Amino acid sequence: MSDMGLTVKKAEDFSEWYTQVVVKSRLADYAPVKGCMIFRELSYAIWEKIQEAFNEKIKATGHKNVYFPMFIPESFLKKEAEHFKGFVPQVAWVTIGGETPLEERLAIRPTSETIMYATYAKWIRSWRDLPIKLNQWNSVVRWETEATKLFLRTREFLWQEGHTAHATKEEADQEVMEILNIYKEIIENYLAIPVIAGKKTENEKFKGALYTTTLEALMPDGKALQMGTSHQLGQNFSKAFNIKFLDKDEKERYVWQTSWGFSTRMIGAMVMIHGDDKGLVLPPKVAPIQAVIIPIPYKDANSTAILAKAKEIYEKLKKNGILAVLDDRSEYTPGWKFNEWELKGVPIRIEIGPRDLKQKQATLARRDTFERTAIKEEEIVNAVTKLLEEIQKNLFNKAKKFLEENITTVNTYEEFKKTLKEKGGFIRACWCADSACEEKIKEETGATIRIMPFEKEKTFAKCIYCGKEAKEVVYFARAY
Ligand code: 87F
Repeated sequence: MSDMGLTVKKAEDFSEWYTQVVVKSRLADYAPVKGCMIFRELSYAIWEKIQEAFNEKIKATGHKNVYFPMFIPESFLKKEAEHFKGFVPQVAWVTIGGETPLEERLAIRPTSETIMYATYAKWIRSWRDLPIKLNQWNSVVRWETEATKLFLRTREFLWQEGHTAHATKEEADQEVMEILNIYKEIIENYLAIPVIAGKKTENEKFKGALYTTTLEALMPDGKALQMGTSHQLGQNFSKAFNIKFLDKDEKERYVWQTSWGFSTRMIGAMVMIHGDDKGLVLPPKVAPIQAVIIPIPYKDANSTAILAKAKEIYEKLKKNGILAVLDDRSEYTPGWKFNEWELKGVPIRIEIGPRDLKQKQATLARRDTFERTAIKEEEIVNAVTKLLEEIQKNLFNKAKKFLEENITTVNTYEEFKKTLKEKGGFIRACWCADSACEEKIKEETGATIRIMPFEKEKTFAKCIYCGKEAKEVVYFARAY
């Protein structure tokens, strides 16, 4: 066996399986710099698909893309010291330029609130300047000290961060939800990952925010992963950065702000959720290659005719907007190619052998179920189009079923601990809304409250920790 195939099964050693899938499929690789990764062609193409979909949706709702510098003067970070407190150990600094020590250290952005809002203060004068709705695609740096995990924990990663300013709280509230809904659409309809949505608790929210909303997905090992977050910043930053506007009534007011982001972590989630023992399984809507055509020549006989037919089908698919590739490499056997494209997660394989040629058909093999069907030549474009949709749906439904089966409602702390240990997943439980209980639970079990549902659910028991009256039904989990 070459170094191509996976040597562990997903169900046996999940963590090792994950790393092997990512590296062997050539999605990504470790970089020669500690804690950093290389986004290879395949993962970058997936990221571009996500970018395309997201750009279209935010532009349709009046947002524009910009680019701010990656260096942030230390004094900017100090203006909003409160929200930054816990994060200081993760900030990387530039202290010298060439051979000249800098007068003021420069942070390499861990997030861009401060540099953008220092500029917003300059740009905003009157209500006519509002709203400002900007987004940027960039990388950020956070000096992680825990073990590197490709896509999930690296010192530099790619993301988008959106930053808006509004005249009223209501407008900012709406913005927060508009973006969260766009996130949900991308994550569920493109990445085929079902999520639960809600608010973060005071403990778990971004400290610079009035409130934080989030989308959380469930990984096969029972741990939750945050897929995107959208914050109502209130006037916290506008007061720190002095972002004021003259309102229609001639009164000066501080703007209301939001910030929101998702990162390349979501590619890691997609690998974990849909991948199998053969490798990656890509949802058709983010797959850079949706169908691969493999001619199967048989002892020279017909091989020219088969290749010609394969080409013809390839052209037809391409003309109809399907991302197809013709694998006519003669240095590899069909079997070898099957393995390679399965490892790379291509949704549909189209085989054309002597029998197919004779019967004027092709054989479609789907990556998600391995099912094979013969399709009449004139039906191929239709069949592939339909099958891509079906695979997209099937991946989502499978993940949705897993999510639903792994939300467990518990009444007591004993049940809570047992479920966490034996099953994992989201644990639905009643809570008194006191941070002290939340912290104790985290200390004792490692589980945190992932979301408080937007629509308050009816309590059905006392607080699982203190036994007092419960105020909220919340969803706990251990998280990445
Ligand atoms: C790490 C070091 C320094 C997260 C950090 O969620 C600062 C920070 O401010 C930091 N890690 N955060 C919070 C980021 C808030 C917000 N920014 C825009 C987002 C989404 C995108």
